[in-house]
Amino acid sequence: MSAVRPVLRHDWRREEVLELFALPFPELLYRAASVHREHFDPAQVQVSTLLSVKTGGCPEDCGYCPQAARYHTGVDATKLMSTEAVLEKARQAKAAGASRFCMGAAWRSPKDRDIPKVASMIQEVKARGLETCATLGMLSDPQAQALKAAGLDYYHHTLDTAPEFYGEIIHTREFQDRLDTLSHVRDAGMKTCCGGIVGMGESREQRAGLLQALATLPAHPDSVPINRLVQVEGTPLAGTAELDPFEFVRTIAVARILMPKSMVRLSAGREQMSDELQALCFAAGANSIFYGEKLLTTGNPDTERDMALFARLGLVPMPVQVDAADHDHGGTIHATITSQPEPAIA
Ligand code: SAM
Ligand code: DTB
Ligand code: SF4
Repeated sequence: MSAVRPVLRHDWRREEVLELFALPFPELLYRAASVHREHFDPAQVQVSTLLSVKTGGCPEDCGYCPQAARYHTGVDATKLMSTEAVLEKARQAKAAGASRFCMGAAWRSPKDRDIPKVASMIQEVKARGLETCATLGMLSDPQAQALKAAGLDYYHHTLDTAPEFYGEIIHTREFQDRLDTLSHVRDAGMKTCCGGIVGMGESREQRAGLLQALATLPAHPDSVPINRLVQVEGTPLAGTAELDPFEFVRTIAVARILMPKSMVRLSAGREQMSDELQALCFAAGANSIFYGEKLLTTGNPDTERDMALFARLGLVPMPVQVDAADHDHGGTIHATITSQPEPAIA
């Protein structure tokens, strides 16, 4: 333990999280912005690009998701993309300024025969100087180890929502299943990208429950994507009452305070947000976005809009952090900047 570098807390209580949510808005933002500056340059925003490498046809019933086979959302199921096609998208993402490339598949969990194909994508993308991330559903221990061996930097797996609200949203798996996969990912030595979705009709108490669950994991996730539900016609959650935008900003600010060294990603839902709302999120400690005109199947702000917003706010893309490994793994931060993204945003 060091006086200048307090140990991260993993014992946040629900009441404490709720007390943060209830602070006067300017006070909450002040505290979050102060924590943000202890560990990051607030002008830098990490930029990831997403690609759906296998779309639709998913057997799960996540109430928010346009890719569940059982909902009629107009998303056509596709096969796993070829490595060549993925590499072309990765090249474009890098040229546009992304530092991390996240490959998503609409699977409950990958089949063992899928792993070598995904492993080859990971190897090739990494060889082109991008950080790699994948989100493929639940993983067994050996699958997590195989992905790590292929060079996967991050595994993305959200907690979705608070444990006590989970059964309202998803019936084909349990909250514990998510924890188990995250445990396999950590054991394999990969970094975790793990957040959740808000605006699904949950209460503030349940939003606090999601953040509490994230902040009391054995290691804080390295990246914490906070998604605002993108309502897709045909999914059970279409038509849910919109979350108050200030409550969304509060959620970002509380995430920043609870997990000071994590990248807090302003994730899905940006296309529907004003520039002013996004600016408030950055002021509240968000320091990562998905960049590129598409998320997985839904829209994202086009790159020109993001470039203009970054320029107006004086934000710059965060350089690739090839060795920023252990922010919550008992060591010190030693981010080694070895390459700058090609100029795009700024
Ligand atoms: N099938 C894998 C899984 O669920 O873990 C990986 C792909 S899944 C589409 C990736 C993430 O997208 C989900 O965990 C969820 O957080 C997010 N997501 C899906 N639909 C969304 C929506 N309509 N609004 C916001 N986030 C959404
Ligand atoms: C995350 O937390 N959100 C992203 C990414 N990680 C995989 C996905 C958002 C998907 C939004 C709905 C869609 O585009 O299909
Ligand atoms: Fe399938 Fe993932 Fe969508 Fe759930 S979120 S339906 S697991 S693709």
